[in-house]
Amino acid sequence: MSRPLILILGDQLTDSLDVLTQAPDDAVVALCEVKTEGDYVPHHPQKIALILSAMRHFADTLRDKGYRVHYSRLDDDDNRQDLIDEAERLADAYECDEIRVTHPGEWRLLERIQSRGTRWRLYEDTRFYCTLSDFGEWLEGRRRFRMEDFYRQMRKRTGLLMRDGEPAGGQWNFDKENRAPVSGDLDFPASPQHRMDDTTREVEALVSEHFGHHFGTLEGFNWAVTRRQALADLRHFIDHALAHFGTYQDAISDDDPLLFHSRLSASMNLGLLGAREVCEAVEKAWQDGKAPINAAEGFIRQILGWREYVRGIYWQRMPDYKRENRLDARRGLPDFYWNADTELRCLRRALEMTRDNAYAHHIQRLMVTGNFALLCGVAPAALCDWYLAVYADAYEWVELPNTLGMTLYADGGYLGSKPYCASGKYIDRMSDHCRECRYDVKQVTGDNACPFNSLYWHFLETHRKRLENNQRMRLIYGSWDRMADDRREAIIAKADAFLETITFEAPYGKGDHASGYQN
Ligand code: FAD
Ligand code: DLZ
Ligand code: SF4
Repeated sequence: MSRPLILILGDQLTDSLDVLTQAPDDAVVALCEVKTEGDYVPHHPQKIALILSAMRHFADTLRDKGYRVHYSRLDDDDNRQDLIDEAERLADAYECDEIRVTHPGEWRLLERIQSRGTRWRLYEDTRFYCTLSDFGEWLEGRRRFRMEDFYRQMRKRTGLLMRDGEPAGGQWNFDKENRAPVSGDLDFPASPQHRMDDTTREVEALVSEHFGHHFGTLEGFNWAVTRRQALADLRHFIDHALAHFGTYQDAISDDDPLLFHSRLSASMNLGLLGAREVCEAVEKAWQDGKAPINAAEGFIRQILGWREYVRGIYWQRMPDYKRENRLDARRGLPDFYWNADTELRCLRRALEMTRDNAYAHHIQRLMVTGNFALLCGVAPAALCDWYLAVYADAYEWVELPNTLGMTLYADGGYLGSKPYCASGKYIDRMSDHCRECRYDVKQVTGDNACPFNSLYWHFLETHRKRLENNQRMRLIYGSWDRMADDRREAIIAKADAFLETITFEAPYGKGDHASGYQN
């Protein structure tokens, strides 16, 4: 049999994968930069630069380890500019009968690979704690399934933060201690500055040329592009941020994008860091007394719980999941999501930070940009394409359940038991944005009323039929019903008038969208 071609995708940059550890000596390992992966949605220039620079560095690492590597550059004349076509071209050129690849992170690629027939052989992605078949078994036959149940089972299975079969600290969950807002006297640690080398500089020039028109700046690029840099980020997080991670996990700051968050998702999703080593380092920090249990548990829950859970849901439910739109939301994206030109301070800052850093932390994604889109009735396809494009850590297996399920409640409660809708009161409690804002967060209908307030009630009224019987929504519908009729009418009119002032992109109707939606 001829030698195999091993295709390593841009987010599979680790030599621990079976496809590499089981490679025969004469295998050709291919990494391919292609135009179509850069613009099937308009990825943030920092995201593309991060991936291409990390791919180039990883190719060097593999060469140093003795692998025979073919690297297709974006500006090579014979590059087919499509991952699957380029891999097949290389397989022909190197006379390889078989193309081996690790299970990709997006359905659209898996579908294409499977459509190419027996020449392609898929390997399991072993970077996760839970295999897809184990997740399927866990899900099977359950009428009620929640992340919390999955997470507890994973704690028991891995032994992470467990003591004699019981959760460390005597509780599974420290969420109640993890809701402090920002306060004036807090100092947030500065991120480590990574040295910009020639490889990254070269890639930046390439990205400017081909993708410079996409939303987002390249200036200030400071992502880890090698394993060594990613390990430095992990060490920095453990030493300087972890201890406060839990307490301020939900806080939002007007001037600091990161607070005590780790910014490790991009490295983990790329393969530069393993989920296991990250969780084990955090557990060890707790054991060594460097971090309290609410911080260590709060952090491990995100990775061992949420990250694994959303991946399981994605692969169980695709491709139908992507077509879900249970709230029948039809609007396009507000146009200011592409330029941050809005007077709503919280939105403006989240969008500016996204533009400048290809990063926003979880609560900004969920409760600011996500909440606003939910309240306005933005179609899942429009919002999902945006999230997939603008964040350095975005791949569909993790982005889609978070956006369509958790944020837009478009799966009807499959991922979350109620919508994460909120008025300005929540943003005011958790952030210091409102005092910088031209709107008044205390007003609902006055001239300067915070738009989140009327939109919130408008959303609840619009979806009353679907939501009012949800046990967790009863109280809030009770408050709405106790308001006088003319008050309720004024609130709905205020929301409608505000919606008239927003320019939404063309509504999503029937037909395919860039990343393969049919809505
Ligand atoms: P930290 O706050 O330091 O958290 C630690 C780690 O936990 C993260 O690095 C991440 O790996 C994991 N994590 C935390 N929350 C989640 C979650 N809800 N789902 C999965 N993993 C989680 N995360 C992505 O990695 N890629 C995405 O494309 C993505 N899209 C999102 C879209 C929306 C609308 C929302 C609400 C969340 C999304 N998330 C996504 C989850 C989360 O916001 C990011 O993982 C997190 O903000 C990354 O920053 P961090 O590394 O500083 O995280
Ligand atoms: C996101 C991305 C980009 C921008 N460019 C490339 C590329 O040139 N070559 C490549 O192999 N991968 C790239 N990727 C990552 C892929 O899109 C990713 O592997 C799939 O989306 C599956 O998660
Ligand atoms: Fe956002 Fe409203 Fe606060 Fe302004 S007042 S920052 S719009 S929540």
